[in-house]
Amino acid sequence: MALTAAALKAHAASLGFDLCGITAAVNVPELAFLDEWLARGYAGNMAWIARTAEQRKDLQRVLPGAKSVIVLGTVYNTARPYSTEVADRSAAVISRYAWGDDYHDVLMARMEQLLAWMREQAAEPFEARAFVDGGPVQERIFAQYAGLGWIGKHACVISERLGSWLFLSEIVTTLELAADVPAVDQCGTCTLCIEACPTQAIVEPHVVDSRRCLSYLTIEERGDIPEELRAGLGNRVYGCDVCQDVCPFNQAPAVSTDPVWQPRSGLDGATSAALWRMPDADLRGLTKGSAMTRAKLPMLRRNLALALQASGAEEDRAALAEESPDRPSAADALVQRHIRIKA
Ligand code: B12
Ligand code: SF4
Ligand code: SF4
Repeated sequence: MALTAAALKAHAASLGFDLCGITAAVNVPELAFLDEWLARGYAGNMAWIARTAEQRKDLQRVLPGAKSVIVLGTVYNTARPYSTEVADRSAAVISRYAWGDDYHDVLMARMEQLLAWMREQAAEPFEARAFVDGGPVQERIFAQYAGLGWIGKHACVISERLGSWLFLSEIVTTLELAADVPAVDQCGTCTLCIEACPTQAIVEPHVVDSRRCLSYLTIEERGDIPEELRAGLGNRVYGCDVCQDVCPFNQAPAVSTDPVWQPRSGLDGATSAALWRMPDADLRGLTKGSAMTRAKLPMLRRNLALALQASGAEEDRAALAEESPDRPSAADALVQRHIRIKA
């Protein structure tokens, strides 16, 4: 029996993938931009991107004989206010993608199910590799070619129908499958995301300088958060959603009812002070199994320390001054360097 693109898409939908598109495994011209992005220093300390650059620019190095890329999109948006609507400066603003279970684990398990089904269906044996986020594949450009959506000026993929609160993942395979039509850019003359970015990290349309991006600074930066960018950081303690919050295509976005993406109760509406006061063991327990484990505890406390100071509330400043033997990570030099308690 031949495996058809239509049957594949129907099965992907039954496994919880909201979008599924296919593109030929060719090295599209946009991939060349990666070298320039790296040369400009925009990767900051994410040395792993440069280390895998040759693979990222050539799918044949990822999977010899690759013919197709099956790109999957999964809505993680839940019915909660946007970060730009949260007026309470004592609130701990955490990016919506990090509220539920770790997407790497959830989506990889689902792709493995899809692959097992594909092997049952295909007439011929084939090779395939599945990736979510961490693999040496430039996911957004293949999503655009596979028709899932276009790369907005904020650099995220936007589906006209669903919005941009999407995780991307993909299966690179030696199977030859019918390709979809690439998505068309619909940003037009809009520049809302560029104007709204609190740290001017979108240096030109489609291009983000990670070193200025609050997502990078709160999650990937292991050292100090530069003083000049702290005002823009405000009370964001993990990631940043501002450029997507303001996008016109996210004003009536799809909402997921999938239990795995629903916010964990301890993170839902949490204040920075409540998170800061948690013993290390509890904070570790709260974030276990979520994407938030990417930031080590001292990094999370560094972010919380800045958020507590940015809130301007006296009680938040007081929380920072409290000492507790249950929070050894608060004594980390990184955290201490970010605490400036004014009398
Ligand atoms: C490194 C990385 C980051 C870095 C750098 C982000 C960036 N904009 O480059 C940091 C830490 C800042 C980051 C932040 C976020 N990330 Co991130 N990130 C990645 C990762 C691992 C690699 C991206 C990368 O290589 N960047 C370098 C640039 C040069 O490559 P690129 O993004 O592929 O861009 C291509 C196109 O833009 C192309 N291009 C196409 N058309 C045009 C037109 C012009 C004019 C130009 C110049 C270029 C160009 O050039 C590039 C060639 O490959 C991907 C996963 C993956 N494996 O791809 C996730 C990924 C992009 N991130 C994701 C998410 C969710 C986020 C955040 C929203 C998380 C958050 N809430 O805090 C923010 C969004 C910030 C933003 N506005 O981009 C999702 C995006 C989903 C989507 N809908 O698009 C991904 C796909 C992970 C996933 N599997 O779901 N991220
Ligand atoms: S995620 Fe935040 S800091 Fe990064 S580009 Fe978007 S608005 Fe700017
Ligand atoms: S805010 Fe405007 S420019 Fe930015 S991605 Fe959305 S539509 Fe495009």
